[in-house]
Amino acid sequence: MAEFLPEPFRIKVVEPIKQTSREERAHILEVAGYNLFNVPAEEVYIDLLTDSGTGAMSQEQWAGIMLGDESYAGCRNYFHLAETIRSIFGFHYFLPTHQGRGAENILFSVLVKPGQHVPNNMHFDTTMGNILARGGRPSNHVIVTGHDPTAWHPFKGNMDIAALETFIRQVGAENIPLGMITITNNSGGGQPVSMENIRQTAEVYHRYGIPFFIDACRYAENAYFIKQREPGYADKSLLEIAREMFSYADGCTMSAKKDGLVNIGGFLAMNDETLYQKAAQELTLREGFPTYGGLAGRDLEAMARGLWEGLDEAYLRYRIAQTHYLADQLRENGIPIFEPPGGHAVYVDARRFVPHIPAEQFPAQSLCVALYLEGGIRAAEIGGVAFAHRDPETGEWVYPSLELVRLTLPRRVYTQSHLDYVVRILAALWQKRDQVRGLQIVYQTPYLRHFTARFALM
Ligand code: P71
Repeated sequence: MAEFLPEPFRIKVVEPIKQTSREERAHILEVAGYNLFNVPAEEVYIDLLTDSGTGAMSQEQWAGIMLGDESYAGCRNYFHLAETIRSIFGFHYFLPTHQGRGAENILFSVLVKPGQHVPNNMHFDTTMGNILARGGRPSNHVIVTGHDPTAWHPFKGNMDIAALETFIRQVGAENIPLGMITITNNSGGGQPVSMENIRQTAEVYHRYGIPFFIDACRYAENAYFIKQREPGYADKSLLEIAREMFSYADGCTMSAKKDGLVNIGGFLAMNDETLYQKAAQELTLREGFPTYGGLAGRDLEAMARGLWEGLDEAYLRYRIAQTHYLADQLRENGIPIFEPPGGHAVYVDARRFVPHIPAEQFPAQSLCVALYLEGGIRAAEIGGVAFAHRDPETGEWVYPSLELVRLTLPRRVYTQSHLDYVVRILAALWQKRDQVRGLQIVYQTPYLRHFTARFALM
């Protein structure tokens, strides 16, 4: 049993949430085309769709909002953010963006040409989508263990270094405009990457002259896992660990909606001046002037303050303990989860939960629908709906190795009894799992189809 760690905060502002009846939810699902992105948030009791932008800001962040300087150029909040990013991430240059995918779009638009490859441990949906949309080819090289929901490994998000090098030789380094690593690995159970693996990944990319960018959304949770699990880091501060991680890279994309503890915001950072100039040009065209990048001054201030809070050890200890509490309770009820639990989420293994539903009928999506119907809980599908793609050569559908239902924990939002409710509903569903029905797609788009697809029950 995990150590008991109560919240290092108390609640000052309350947001009511409402419970609906099963009949209401059945109707809501039908209208939504069995896609939970189409369900109004007010019809959701516990919303575990994402930890992105859904956290509760602190009193310091809200106070900072009042210090927003809304000047078009050179607002003071930009300088506060610049100082924060320099201090934690260490890169020479940065550009604020409205969120992570804004940074990805700018970076890939400058670097990726059609037919080129971008390797990663595992791309998340928006990086995969943004690369594909530029005619590029995203590829995944996580260690084999990272595909196995039952195997225990302290750093299951690690890059398979040998496989990465083989891949680079196969396609040719000249066809790889940049290489990435995602910390933590959101598409593969929210698993961390070790410091040693980040260093080795950097070494391989750099040996072939490939710029190395970190997808840094959950870098603070990753740093916490390094402190807990990697020999030699127990006595280092999280700030020191973060600085070391980024010291191996040439830049990063960041969605500050995760470990930056804001409701909106992100940035692109890099060391290369020429790349910065090109990216700044693109940013000015698409997002905004480089000292605000599509955000308000107050948003920049909330981000500067949130980045520091996201790295606070007491907060991270509570955060990871909460995720592990949920995992422990689910495990005790016999529910198959991706082991070990990640930082921001517990991922239920849909393949083992609903083995009667084949990949083409989307086991994880089917389970998400059943979970909402059963208890008004909204979870995220991390499986065939979000990640199946057509092979560019054969045109065949390629399904991902994992079919997961992500119970994503917003930061500082839900209490332990909310989580107990989630466990009770999942346990009830587990008892009647053979009644869960598969789905077929009736409408979809070429990229990021999970946001807009519509389904029918089989
Ligand atoms: C998450 C999200 C956001 C999301 C995605 C799909 C459905 C619902 C919500 C966003 C990420 C991410 C990683 C590793 C880049 C982005 C894009 N994640 N890299 O997990 O996890 O950031 O949303 O700020 O544009 O729910 P952005």
